[in-house]
Order: sequence, then C-alpha cells, then structure tokens
Amino acid sequence: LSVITVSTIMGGVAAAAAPVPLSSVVPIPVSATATSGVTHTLTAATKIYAQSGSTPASDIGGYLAAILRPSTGLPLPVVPAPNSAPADGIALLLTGAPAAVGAQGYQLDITAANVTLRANQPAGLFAGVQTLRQLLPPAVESTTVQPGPWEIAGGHIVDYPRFGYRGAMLDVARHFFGVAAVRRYIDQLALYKVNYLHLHLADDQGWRIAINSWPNLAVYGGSTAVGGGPGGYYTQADYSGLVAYAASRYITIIPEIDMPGHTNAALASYAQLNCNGVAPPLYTGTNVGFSSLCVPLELTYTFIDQVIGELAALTPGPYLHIGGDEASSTTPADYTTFINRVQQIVAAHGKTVLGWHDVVHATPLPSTVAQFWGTTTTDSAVAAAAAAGTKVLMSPANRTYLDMKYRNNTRLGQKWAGLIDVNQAYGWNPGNYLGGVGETSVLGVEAPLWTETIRTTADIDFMAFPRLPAIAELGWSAYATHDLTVFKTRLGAQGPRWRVMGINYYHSTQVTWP
Ligand code: TNX
Repeated sequence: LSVITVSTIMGGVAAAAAPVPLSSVVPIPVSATATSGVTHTLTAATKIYAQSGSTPASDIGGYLAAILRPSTGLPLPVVPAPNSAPADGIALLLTGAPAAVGAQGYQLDITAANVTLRANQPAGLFAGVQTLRQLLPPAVESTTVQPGPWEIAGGHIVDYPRFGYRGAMLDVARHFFGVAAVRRYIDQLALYKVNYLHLHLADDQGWRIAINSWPNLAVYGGSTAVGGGPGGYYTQADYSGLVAYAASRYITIIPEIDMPGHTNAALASYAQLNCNGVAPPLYTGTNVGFSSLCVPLELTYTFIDQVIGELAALTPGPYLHIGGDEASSTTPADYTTFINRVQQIVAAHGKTVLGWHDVVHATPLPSTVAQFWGTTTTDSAVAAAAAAGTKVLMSPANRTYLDMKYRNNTRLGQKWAGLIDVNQAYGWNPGNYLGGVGETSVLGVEAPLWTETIRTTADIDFMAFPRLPAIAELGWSAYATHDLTVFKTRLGAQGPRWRVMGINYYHSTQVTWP
C-alpha cells in the first residue's frame, strides 16, 4: 500500500503532490488494482459523457460536474455518451458492468486517456462517482478555484456493497434541525455510500412534521425542544423537498414516529389522546419512558391510521419506522396489543415496518425489521425472532451511537452506552456480532445520532466525523478487508478533504491526521 502524499498546505488548501492512491478510498472497494505510472488528468477539454437516453445518468453527470466545476474552474460539459465507449473524458455508462456488482455496485477504469464508470443501475453510477471524487485531490471539494493539477491515479476498481442497507439516523425531535442542516448531512452521507437516512420525527420533546388531519401536533407539539428552545417542524412541502433531495443522492428517507412511548409531544397537543382526557404539559427535559399513547382507546388507532396515512403518502421508500423502544409506561400486554395493531396499519398503507428491537416482544410480521440498539452481544428475544425469519438492522449502541462521547471529557454527548472512539466504532463485525443473528439475518447497519446534547450543524459534524465513515465502511466493505490499522490510515487521509469541506471533525488521537 502506498503512502498518501497530499499534505502540502498552501494558503490553507492542500495541493496534490501526487495522485490520491486507489487504496485510500473509504469505504474500501472490493478490489482495486493500481496501474503504476498512469494518471488521468482533467483538463479544459474534459467532457462528462452520460449514458445516452438515461435521465438518471445525465443527472449524476450534472451532480459530478457541480462538485468539480467550482474548484477546478473547468467547464466539464455533460453530454450524451456515443454508442461505443468514448475515447476521452469521464464516461458514466449503464452498459458493460459485471453482473457481480449488482444494483448498487460499479466498475471504474482509469487510464491516461479516459475514466470509464460502468454500473447496472444509476445507484451504482452514483456510488462510483463518490469513489472518483475521493480519488481527486482534497482541494477538489473547495467552492473556489484551486490550482490543480487534477490528476487521478490509473487503475481498475470493481466494487459493490456487503449489505444493501447502510444507514444513518438523525434525531430532529430533541433538537430540531432545519432543511439546510439535513441537506448538509445528506451530502456528507452520500460521500460514504450511505443509502438510508432515518429521521426520528417525533419524541417527548417535539413533533416535527406537519400532519394535516392533526395540525396541533406540529404547531403546538413542535413548538419547543430539549432545554426549552423554539423547536420547529417541517411542512409537508419541506419534507417532500428533503425526500427528493435525498433521492437525488440515492438516499431513501425513512420517517419514524416513535410510539407508544416517547409520545409526550402528541399527548400534549391533543387532550383526547390521553386515557384521562387531560393533556400533559410540553416537555423539555431528557428523561425517557414516562409517556404512552392510550392503548385501550379506539381514537388512538384512528389517530395512528391518519398520521401513518399522511406519512406513507409522503414516502416513496418501503419502510416506515414505528419506534417501539423504551415503552416503560405501557404494560407488556398493552405493548403487544399496540404494536401488533400498528403493524397492521402500516401494512394497510403499503409499507414495511421498521421498529427498535423491542418490537420482537410483540408478534413481528414476517416483513418487520428489528433495529438492534442493545449494548450486549446476546439477546435471546432478538435471536429467536431472527431464527423465525425477522431481519435485523444492526445499531449496537456501544458501537454505532454517534451521540456517545469519544472520551470522558468530550464536550457533547452521553455516556450510558460507553465511550466510542474510532477503534470501538470500527472494531466489530455486523455479520456475527449478535448471538444467533448471522450474516443472512442482517439487513445492514445504521449509525443513530440522538440530539439531546446536539444543537448545531457543527455539533453534528463533530459527532459524525470520523465515526460515521467507520460505520459506513462496516456496511459497505467485505469483511475480508477489515483491518483497523489500514482503515485508520485511510480514515486519516480523509481529514484534509473534511477541512476543505468545512467539516468540524473530531481529531481522534487514535488516528494519525496528515
Ligand atoms: C436511548 S436508543 C433511546 C433514545 C435516546 C438515546 C440517547 C433508543 C431506541 N432510545 O430515546 O435518545 O438512548 O443515547
């Protein structure tokens, strides 16, 4: 493996002394073979050729051009590819990719004459574009013109994901994050081939999505946050805009309405949803487990049906997340009754249930996915569900929780699941971590960011970087490539790129930052 030499700092931006080696991409590709001595250089003559007749391919070409133009100052026109592979420029083709790369993978060939990216589906082209982006010098991420040269190391990459689901969760309920902050996070996720963004839209402290049939949820239930801030919510137009923006980055948004617990904001907004008919006050603390929807009340299910109906209509993706965690104010019998009924409501609206793994204590539908958030490597109820066919999304709290502190003195975050620095975030295997939940039961991995202590985009950056790329690599890269030392070299090499991008990352002492 070659050493990365990108760190000549001039005027605050790293100028490339040598092309970024193929071996430095995060997540590491399935296979990457360098062609020594060969580089491809972007010039004023470079064109981006997109598969003729494919709107997604030309949109991806436009996305790539929009990243490259400001820093390179090159025109980089996006034009239809000729029928045979073009002799020059960057080609984004939906022909000729190996079947083995599947729907999300790609093949990338870099020669002196051209760059040829091939995929079976647009999602694969998008993933390959992220690899290409990381192979350009960090300065390519700048929003102002930089000197170049814009060289890419020659070679051949074949790459596809280990798991189809690579996710991140953002809690917009404890503190609200507006459209711009979520877009910023979506763009960061895309760079590491994350393809699902789970939005935790409602909790005790806030309801963050307008529901036309129950308007007070957002207007009143969304009016505050942890610590008593002003809160906020997405209009349905805002939310649809986020869904579309994410889709343009090949990311599917999964909305979560957490229930029957974590529902104080809803209960405060409508007195009639409470068993005693009295609305509790809004809540701005950080306790959990004190609220519950009223399980015996028929109106509860009318309410859920209408909320789920509106959310389903806003959601092109397959999943709706129903929460189901920490329902300590609901009896076990009521919990089962409730979850089983809500699963039927979700199914009636044509969606697949995702729930925190507590839902396995009810009767999961065959399609229900359980998101494991425990801190142990054994859970007999989850293992039994997996044996019966339930798929598991892996978010072990002591590995993937981006709200855990890095070290005792980390200014932000919590410690209940332990401290999580890079070694801890990266050092596990999602495919055999939880007893009785083997690789074939694992849908994928997700890194949740709870926001009791997180208020700004700088805070999100700090908690997500560098741990999010570690979790993203566990989700994408074959376990045969798993190597902590080599990973940390590649991770450190991302630092200059994050500096150019203005990402406020944590300078983990477990990583050498060039
Ligand atoms: C537990 S993880 C929760 C959340 C908190 C988080 C804080 C889970 C399913 N529930 O309500 O925000 O801990 O780390």
